[in-house]
Amino acid sequence: MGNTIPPDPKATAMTLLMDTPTTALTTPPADVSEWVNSWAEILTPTDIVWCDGSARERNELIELMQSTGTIEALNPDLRPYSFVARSEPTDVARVESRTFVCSESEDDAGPTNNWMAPDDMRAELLELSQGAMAGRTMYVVPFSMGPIDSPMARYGVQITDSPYVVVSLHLMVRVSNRILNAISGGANWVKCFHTVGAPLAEGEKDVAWPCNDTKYISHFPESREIWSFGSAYGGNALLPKKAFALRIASVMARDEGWLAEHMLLVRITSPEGKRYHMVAAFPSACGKTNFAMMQPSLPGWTVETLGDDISWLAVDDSGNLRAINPEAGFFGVAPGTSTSTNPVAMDTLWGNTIFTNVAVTEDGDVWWEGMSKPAPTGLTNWRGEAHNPESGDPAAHPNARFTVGIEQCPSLAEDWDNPEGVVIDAIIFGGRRSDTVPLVMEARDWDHGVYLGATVASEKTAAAEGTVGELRRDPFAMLPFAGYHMGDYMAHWLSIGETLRAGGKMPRIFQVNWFQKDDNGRFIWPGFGDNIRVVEWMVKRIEGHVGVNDTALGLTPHTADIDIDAADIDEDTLAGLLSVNPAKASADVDASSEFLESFGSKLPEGIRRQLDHARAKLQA
Ligand code: OXD
Ligand code: MN
Repeated sequence: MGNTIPPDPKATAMTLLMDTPTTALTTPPADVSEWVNSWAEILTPTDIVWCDGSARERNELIELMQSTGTIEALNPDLRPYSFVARSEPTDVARVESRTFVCSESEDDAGPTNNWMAPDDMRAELLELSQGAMAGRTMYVVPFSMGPIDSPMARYGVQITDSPYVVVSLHLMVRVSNRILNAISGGANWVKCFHTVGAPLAEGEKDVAWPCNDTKYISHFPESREIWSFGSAYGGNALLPKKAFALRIASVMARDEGWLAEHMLLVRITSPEGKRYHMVAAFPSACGKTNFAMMQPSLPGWTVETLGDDISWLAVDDSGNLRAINPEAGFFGVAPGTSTSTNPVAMDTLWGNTIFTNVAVTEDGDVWWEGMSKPAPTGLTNWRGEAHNPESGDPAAHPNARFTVGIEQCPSLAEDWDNPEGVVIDAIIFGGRRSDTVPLVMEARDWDHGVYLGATVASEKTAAAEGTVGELRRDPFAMLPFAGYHMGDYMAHWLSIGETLRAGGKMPRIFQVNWFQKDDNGRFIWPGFGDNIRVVEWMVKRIEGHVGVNDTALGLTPHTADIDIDAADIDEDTLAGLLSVNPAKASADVDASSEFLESFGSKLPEGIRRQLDHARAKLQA
């Protein structure tokens, strides 16, 4: 598959298609300056650079990083304006064991978060941070989550000593000194402090990927602050994404009556030209980016991308649930992405992309497991060494990533930047389950939908440290990202249902599972572009065209209502994928119950009622 967007022939260095316009900065807001200066006193950087988000700034940082070996240019004929970064082998994923929610009360963090008293955490990090930026530059990066000036947008400023982080933020979020002007005008902002924690002594040569063995990703929900120490990788360091747009934003959302969710956002258009907007929550590395860029296999259907990882949802004045994507780029999992699984992503990555921990081909292009078979010979692996196929080790790290601006995505909706967002028709929850959970179910009503979200479980992936494949409960796909007590989180979702019931359009809630396996461990459902077949069924439900079976787990389709014409699956197999096995369902309800009961008195009555209903149905 060729590149659909030709590179700009006039460009001489990395040129983004989206370049946030900047305005001349007069004086930075006093409170931001004060905050920057107080950190500078502790961190003792060599200098301080106020970033403006411009292409000039990005190109200078790219040159700097090439000179220090942090990034290497790929072959410009094959992958223009694109670079590869190789992290330290100890800094390759989000470190959930070192991620803390430091609310004033431990009870507010709840049993699913690590907690430390805010004063203790501050003391510990202040000590570690003394002189932590010595020999380095401190960058001050103002950014907006959501279209600048949108009522749903929220602002932040990240200080960091990592040029890799600054350039990644340029690609992923709206970096602009216009935000400082908005802050001067009184807008609230989230304080994001980040250091790689690797000071340089006088004359000491830097390493390609500075970081520290000691890591802390700490959140202070009450003061809307993030303090991140020791890592330069992904969600640990790119603070606007997981730390702000999910953990801190979920607390803002609780306090202000909206939702901050780990959800992709898409527009589906039917052959009749009718549009539907859907959000879908799946745990990390379970196919959100693939869904967001789906090329439907059913004729006449289109999917337009609005976001691939995070959605902010709020009930509007008419009582409808509206969503925006607060980000402006993708930080996607590379392995498994190919011209057959996700051709749109492959096109998006034609150039202007930072790749991290991928393999590099002999001719200077990128490669990762799943891109092609067999693997090309002469690969350089993610550690920068000659790849030995006999070793059994992957050439790319399983959590290798691409960082790219959203405007390069060929399936991007034209109005993706609309400050009003879009009205949501359906909410989808999903996990990676080899069995037990059917291909698709609909919730009986909002509260049952919240229960489906609350009981999502998924087999672990490489996106976080831990054992790949192990089943873990991951409510709303937010286990690592909810900034407060998960029981209160469920209650908040139930309360949004009450607001929605008072007027407007009630979105339908569904649960999907693309990942059931046969006895040989092979995926049964063809997935990817064929997932439109399941989406089509959802649309038929929304339109009231088809009926359902009322099972203990939820409302399942009649087999004949899912169009498998020209798909690589037969009707009996589909019937199997849609069926609920009573013994497995019963064991799953028990496991859900055990997990939910761990929230004790914080478990909302509305969720307990759903558990009772499921048990009663199983016994009937
Ligand atoms: C991500 C994640 O990076 O969920 O999006 O880990
Ligand atoms: Mn994610």
